[in-house]
Amino acid sequence: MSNIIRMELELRNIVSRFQIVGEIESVRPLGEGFINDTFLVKTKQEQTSDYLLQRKNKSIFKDVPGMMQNILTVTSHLKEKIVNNGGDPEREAMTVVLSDEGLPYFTDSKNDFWTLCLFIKDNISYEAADSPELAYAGGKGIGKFQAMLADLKKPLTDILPGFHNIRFRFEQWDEVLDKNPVNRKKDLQEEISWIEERREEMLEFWQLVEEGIIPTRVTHNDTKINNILFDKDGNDLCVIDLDTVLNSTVLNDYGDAMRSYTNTGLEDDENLDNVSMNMELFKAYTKGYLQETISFLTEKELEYLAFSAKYITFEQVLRFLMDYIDGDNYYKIKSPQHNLIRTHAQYKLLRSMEDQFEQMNKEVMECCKELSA
Ligand code: GN1
Ligand code: MG
Repeated sequence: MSNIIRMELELRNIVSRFQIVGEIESVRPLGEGFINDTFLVKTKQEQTSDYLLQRKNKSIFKDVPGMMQNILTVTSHLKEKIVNNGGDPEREAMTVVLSDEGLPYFTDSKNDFWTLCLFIKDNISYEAADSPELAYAGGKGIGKFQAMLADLKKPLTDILPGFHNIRFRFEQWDEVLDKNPVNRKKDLQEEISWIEERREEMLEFWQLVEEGIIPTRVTHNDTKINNILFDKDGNDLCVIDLDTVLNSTVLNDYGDAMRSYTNTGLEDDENLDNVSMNMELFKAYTKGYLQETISFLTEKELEYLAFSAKYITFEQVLRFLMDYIDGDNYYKIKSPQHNLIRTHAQYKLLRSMEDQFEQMNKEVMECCKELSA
């Protein structure tokens, strides 16, 4: 039996441990996530849904039951809102499928955690925002997501302590640099200075979050464009990949989206000339986002909105470089230099944001004025 057939049989076995409707036709790898392994489960019958199967990365997610409980808390809150608004709760929010034992995951003999959710049909997903219209729809999508969750008071379990917390990231950074386990530090003096030069500025921002001057709410924490589905008309449909829903500042969601949507190149572009921040896309996303969120965001949040784009892009430069120095233990890589290539591309994006920062702030203020007129 070939390995591929054996693997598909194993996967079918796992799927059959969940409460699915219909018979399995095929289970095939899907997408290019850096963290989990994802498979599309097709069912034979026309009228039954297909499913998404995931093996969660257990070295990153140490508390998969906690994570899945967070996802259930968030999706049931969203579904209630969607139903009240006359929407379709199975298309506009993720639906977790329970295992035979009634749990939101299944654990196999290797102690791997598997999860299953409904596949949302007729959606379109993008790896890059190629038009202002799409950026605008993406902004509305995350804005609505945050708005619907603004009154969710039940605290979520902190399954990734310090996730977008730059103080924590600097602690990890200092440790990795100290250990220098694969002796890569010697060739990276310039890259390391990019991080050190911005240490104070980034910590100052995070202190506002620590002191509650910038509030903590329900946040997605991975708002790049491929984590939102659009419909055929280009409208936002559903926010997906809820692994990292946490209580944090909503600025991180906006900032991470800016990192992803406004980049004229790839996250790991080898040609740095391709990489820059596109102001038109920045404006369009900001407009969509603020239309949905201006009613509850505080003055302080608005003041730091543009800054959050720099903050998250900086964090990503740090995380890619740190993983490279650490010997590539966190992100999946496609070549030995991949994390360094990512570092350079994200740094180029950060520089472009820094160059345009004044204008970014102006656009946010303009947008606020228009919306409150
Ligand atoms: C990871 O696996 P993926 O692509 O959803 C990472 C994000 C990073 C992103 C970089 C849990 O997300 O924080 O921003 O890669 N997720 C985790 O593209 O670390
Ligand atoms: Mg993710």
